[in-house]
Amino acid sequence: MTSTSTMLSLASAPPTASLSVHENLKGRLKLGGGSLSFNKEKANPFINTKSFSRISMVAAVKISRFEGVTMAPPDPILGVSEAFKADNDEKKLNLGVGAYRTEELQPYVLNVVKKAENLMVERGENKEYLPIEGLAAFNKATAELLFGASNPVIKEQRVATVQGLSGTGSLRLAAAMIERYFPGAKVLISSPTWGNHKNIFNDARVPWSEYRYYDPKTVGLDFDGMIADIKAAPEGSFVLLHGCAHNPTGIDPTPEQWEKIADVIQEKNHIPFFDVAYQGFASGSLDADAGSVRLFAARGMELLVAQSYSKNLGLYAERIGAINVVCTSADAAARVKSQLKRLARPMYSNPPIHGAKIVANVVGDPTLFNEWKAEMEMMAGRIKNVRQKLYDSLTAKDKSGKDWSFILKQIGMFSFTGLNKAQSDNMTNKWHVYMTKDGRISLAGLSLAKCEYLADAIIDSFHNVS
Ligand code: PLA
Repeated sequence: MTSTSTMLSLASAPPTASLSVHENLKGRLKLGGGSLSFNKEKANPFINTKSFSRISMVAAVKISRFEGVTMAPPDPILGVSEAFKADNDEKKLNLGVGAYRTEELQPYVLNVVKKAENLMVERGENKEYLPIEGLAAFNKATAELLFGASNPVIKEQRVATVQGLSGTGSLRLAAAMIERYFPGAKVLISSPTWGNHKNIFNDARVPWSEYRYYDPKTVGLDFDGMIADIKAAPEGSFVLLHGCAHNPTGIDPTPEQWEKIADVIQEKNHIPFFDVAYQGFASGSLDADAGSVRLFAARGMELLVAQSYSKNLGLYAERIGAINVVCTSADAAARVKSQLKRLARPMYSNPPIHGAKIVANVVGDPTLFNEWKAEMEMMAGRIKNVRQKLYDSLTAKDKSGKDWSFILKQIGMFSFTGLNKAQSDNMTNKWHVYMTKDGRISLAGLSLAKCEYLADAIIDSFHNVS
């Protein structure tokens, strides 16, 4: 009997606790890992005794209806933060989750966010429900930020934009749409990719397979492998692409390579599906980081784009983002939007207002918008400085002659160090450096002051652990 079927049999028992135990005692009762066998007449001590009801009550309290539920493993990324919190060593560093920290390693609330929030208080804004598709001013602002306000896809009203629960929720909504309207269609994802992509498509019951992306030999892009795998996929597949700052590798295609990727996607009638979680955060420029998406849109292709404001506006916990579906006609976009709303309604009804108002206020106000761009450049600049200092420290300290320059070629908030699982474990267990087990470190969680310490930890782990 599997855990699931045990759970189902327990769940289908009558609601009275004592009765449910009694009923289950007729057969085999599975308790966590093992199972117990009862013979109703002979072996069962609970039955045919005078104190039956009292004992069965006691047993009922002890045996949970959730006995068949096993302990889930910690999340490979967010679980790192939990482990970090539990460590009391003062040298500890959290380079796990991609969350921006100041040079003092403190969380950062952008000044423009504070100003936008003050505006909201001054205006005495209410907390009424938003429509299912979200705040109209946000949806307009977010699509314009992504494609550029004068882009034909906007002018011709060919984009269905729905506010989502940040990047993750927007990806999940798109996955639900794929499952409903493209049954059996496959999503191609890069190898490696952000770990949650696989969870999202698994949970939405959308089949996926991987295309080659990272080449450990060159510590760069396996461009030929990527093209070959996209070509080999069944016609009409969805191809998930990281718009900029590929997570976890920090390796992006060049503009010429993006053109070739678009060629093969068009050739195969695939549908590009962009995940844009770092617009403005990779290069410091909102426009440059949207270049890949705009290149595909300019070809007249239909595409999906999930957006997130967690990193570029530091709105991690506000859960604000969007799903955009570019269609060939305004009519198709209107129909797609109506179906996205239909999918959202039973899942979470309508999205939260606070982050949407912040984004709408910042993007919609020229002064705040310019201040935001300056703050984003500052954040992206700090990450670049830390990247350079880490490289300098590694090069100065490591006498083995190893070439660490790949670190400088990567962009965005992460560095893919090439450390394997055992080496990453050593980073945590010996050096109190918390990171994901795929060797990824978040440079946004690093300060200039800690670069030398980190370099020592990496050199030790790299050379002394196999
Ligand atoms: N897409 C990619 C490629 C991401 O890296 C992340 C966040 C998201 C989407 C979703 O972010 P959102 O839901 O907050 O908008 N990745 C983080 C955090 C920064 C995480 O794992 O949730 C990371 O550490 O990889």
